[in-house]
Amino acid sequence: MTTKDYELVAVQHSYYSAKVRACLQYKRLPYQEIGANIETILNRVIPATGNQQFPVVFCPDGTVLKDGCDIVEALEARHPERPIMPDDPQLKFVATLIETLADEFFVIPMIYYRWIPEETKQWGINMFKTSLGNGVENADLAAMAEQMGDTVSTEIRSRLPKVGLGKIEIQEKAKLITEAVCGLLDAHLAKTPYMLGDHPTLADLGMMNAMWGHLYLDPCEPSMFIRNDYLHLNNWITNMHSGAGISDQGNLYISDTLIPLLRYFADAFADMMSDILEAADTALPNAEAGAEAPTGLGKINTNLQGETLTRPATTYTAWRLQRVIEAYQAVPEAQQSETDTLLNDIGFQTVCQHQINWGLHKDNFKLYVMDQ
Ligand SMILES: N[C@@H](CCC(=O)N[C@@H](CS)C(=O)NCC(=O)O)C(=O)O
Repeated sequence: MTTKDYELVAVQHSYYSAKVRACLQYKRLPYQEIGANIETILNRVIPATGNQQFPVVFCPDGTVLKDGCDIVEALEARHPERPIMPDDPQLKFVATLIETLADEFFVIPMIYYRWIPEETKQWGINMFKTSLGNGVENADLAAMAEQMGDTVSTEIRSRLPKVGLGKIEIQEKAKLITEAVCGLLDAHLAKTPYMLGDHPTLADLGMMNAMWGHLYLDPCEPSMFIRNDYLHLNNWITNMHSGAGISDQGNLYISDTLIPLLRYFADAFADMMSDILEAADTALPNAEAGAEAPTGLGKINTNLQGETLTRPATTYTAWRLQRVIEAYQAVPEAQQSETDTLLNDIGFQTVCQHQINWGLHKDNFKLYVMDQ
């Protein structure tokens, strides 16, 4: 390896790895992907970041980056060429909204497809054993990886109620939402090359993340209907996976075909987003300013397309929504009424115009409560 390479700790099958990989690819940055096996997690990821979560990027200058949205932001700041952030503040806001929807909300159906149908669940256990053990040299750790496939999958399945998937009606919604989103994405990509126009942006990285690791690669129903029926979507997914070859030329814009997709996302997730913001409004003003933020905000009663569910709200998701609100607030006055007309049309106005009475900031991979 040359010392100039970035190192990406990731797994092809992981939900959050695809955004960072697609960013490195599109920006044509030299990188090596290091599988997140048990050795790498114990010997490199945990010592550098404090826990086992990945993707993690080790930069050539020794800086460690963690959390997909922060990694992409840092790579954009270090390498502004072939930008993924639109200059236009309205498009920047829409890109941040789409990234957040994909990371924090559209993830619910993905979890369904891997962990609820019996066939994919067994496949998921084998996949975990393989990726945790792949390339592990220490014999004890290799044996541990073999045992951990079951442990990890049991642990992940125990988290299903945390996103409402304990309820059969929500599982059905997960399927409906996935089918509808794939259809709407395909119709959009038939007319417009990328999410926001002629070349990829953060919005494509975010949607690609949602499409790749579970939906496209898992042996699940959508991986087949995308290949068989949604050929524009299929093309875009495979292009985004090898983004070094994509042109960065052309214009960025919101095309008519994006509107039905955004409306659908609002119909599915806007209530849940507002409920999480309200949970933060209640919990965070009581938290000590300057202190590390609590990880949970308590349980919310919410709904997914009218189907009720109770789930915990996390401070992390509230922070992601704070970023969306900040991007909305950064739209200059001259574009405000156009942006509000768009928000009214698609249905995200309540979320984006929510007045937050708290603030969170990240430092050294942790969230802290800001002084108000
Ligand atoms: N917000 C993080 C989430 C990262 C994440 O949840 N990664 C998964 C793999 S795709 C993981 O490390 N899971 C193990 C765990 O949470 O213990 C990001 O966007 O990077």
